[in-house]
Amino acid sequence: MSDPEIPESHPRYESLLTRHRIEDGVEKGITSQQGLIAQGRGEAFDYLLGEETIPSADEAARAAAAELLLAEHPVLSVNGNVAALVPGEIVELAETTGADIEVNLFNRTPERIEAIADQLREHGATEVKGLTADERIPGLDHERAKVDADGIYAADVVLVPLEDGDRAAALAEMGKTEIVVDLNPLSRSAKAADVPIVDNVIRAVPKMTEHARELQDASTAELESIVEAFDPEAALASAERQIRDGSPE
Ligand code: PTJ
Repeated sequence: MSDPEIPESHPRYESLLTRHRIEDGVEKGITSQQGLIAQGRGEAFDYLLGEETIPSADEAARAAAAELLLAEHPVLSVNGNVAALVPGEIVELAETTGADIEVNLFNRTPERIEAIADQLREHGATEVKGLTADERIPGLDHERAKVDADGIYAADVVLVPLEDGDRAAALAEMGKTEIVVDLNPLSRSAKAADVPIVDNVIRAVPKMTEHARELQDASTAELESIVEAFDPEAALASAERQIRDGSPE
């Protein structure tokens, strides 16, 4: 990844770096042009959240780590924005939690699928699912329905960052536990999630890995109690208060 020379002291360093990565993703055929629009929407929410992980998002990342560690078959779904922003961080999270990685796209083309799989392999992924696409998520009539039978289709816990509401609802309908990363606490996908993480994917993915490492030796009972104590509605309400009032309380 060729990051430009942005001084770390710049007040909007992270935001500028993120923009550059998305731009680079579009140039490499990884990110769709719509991904630029999605990035702009995300940036607006991130600005209002203070461009930092608020306490309820950190709690959500911990609950997400517990869910991934408890899962029989966890899968991390990757789209064009995620592949451009956090390819290495996704591989690390997969390795830490024993999850599979699957490419799943809204604007699906064979060229983009290949480019994203290559990007993930370049960042250390040994296996990338989503290329076979031999199953369909029921009730969805767009390209995001296409999944691997031994991947998302068979998963019990799925991480879906920057999702559209349709698939989030369809996956919930299939009885899967869903972890959503979305900067908009009012989005349909955040509302459909068992664990909504209202944070930038750039911060949320490494946070989940950090928590998963800490919880690596925790007992099943301890992991279950973390999941049970997490309240998705309270987390969304806290993020909304932060955006509206500048304080999570
Ligand atoms: O790569 P593809 O073809 O699968 O397409 C992916 C996009 C993201 C283009 C597609 O899923 C899409 O159009 O998404 P939406 O409907 O624009 O939703 C994106 C959501 O993610 C919005 O609610 C944004 O606020 C949020 N978002 C954008 N950037 C980030 C983000 N959330 C977390 N971290 C970000 N960096």
